[in-house]
Amino acid sequence: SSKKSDSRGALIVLEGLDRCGKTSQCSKLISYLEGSGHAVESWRFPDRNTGVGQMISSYLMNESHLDDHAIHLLFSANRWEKRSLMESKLRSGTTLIIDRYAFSGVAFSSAKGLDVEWCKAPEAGLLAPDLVLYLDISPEKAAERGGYGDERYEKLEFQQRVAQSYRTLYDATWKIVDATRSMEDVEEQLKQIVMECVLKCQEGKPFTQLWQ
Ligand code: FDM
Repeated sequence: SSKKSDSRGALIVLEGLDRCGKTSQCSKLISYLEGSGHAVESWRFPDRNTGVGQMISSYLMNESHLDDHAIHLLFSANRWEKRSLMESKLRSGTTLIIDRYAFSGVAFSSAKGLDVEWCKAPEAGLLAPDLVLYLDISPEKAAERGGYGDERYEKLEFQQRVAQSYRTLYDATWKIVDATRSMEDVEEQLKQIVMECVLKCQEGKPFTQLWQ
């Protein structure tokens, strides 16, 4: 049927502050979806494996210095270089669970004082996620969880500004999940929301694009 040919994978994004538990929850979702017979891949941004990704990685490790605008555009370019692969994966029926996306791009750069609209502009035209899951935790509580690493943004004062920026990006389509609950509780909640989205995309939900 025509319905079947529009069937596709879901683009699902997890966002949140450092140490909110995103990365662990991404891998739990992957096992869950694989276990229920769905084609699924785990992605993350920045993707440090590309040429652009290596520049980003050395910046994050404080091995290089870049103007705030320049690094913002590199993060965005890193998504653009994956855009066509992303679309073909989704069209072929593979669901993508992505650890950070354009929302991190805007939240982190605008936390440095860059204009929000300027930050959004290079992201316009990327595929819009079918679902954004925000793992909500205060920067103070996140900091208590075993401390931050040594990377550039892993400092409480900066994370507080990022939390503020994320708040200005929320819209009604985001699912805000209380990330201070137990790992198991969070996992259960995410599974339900994610499965609903995967099934909707399987029925042939049209693609939309970010910020246009
Ligand atoms: N980050 C991530 C950005 O500043 N902009 C972006 O577009 C993205 C995707 O990079 F501090 C920041 C967020 C985080 C850092 O992320 C590296 P991981 O999740 O720790 O690899």
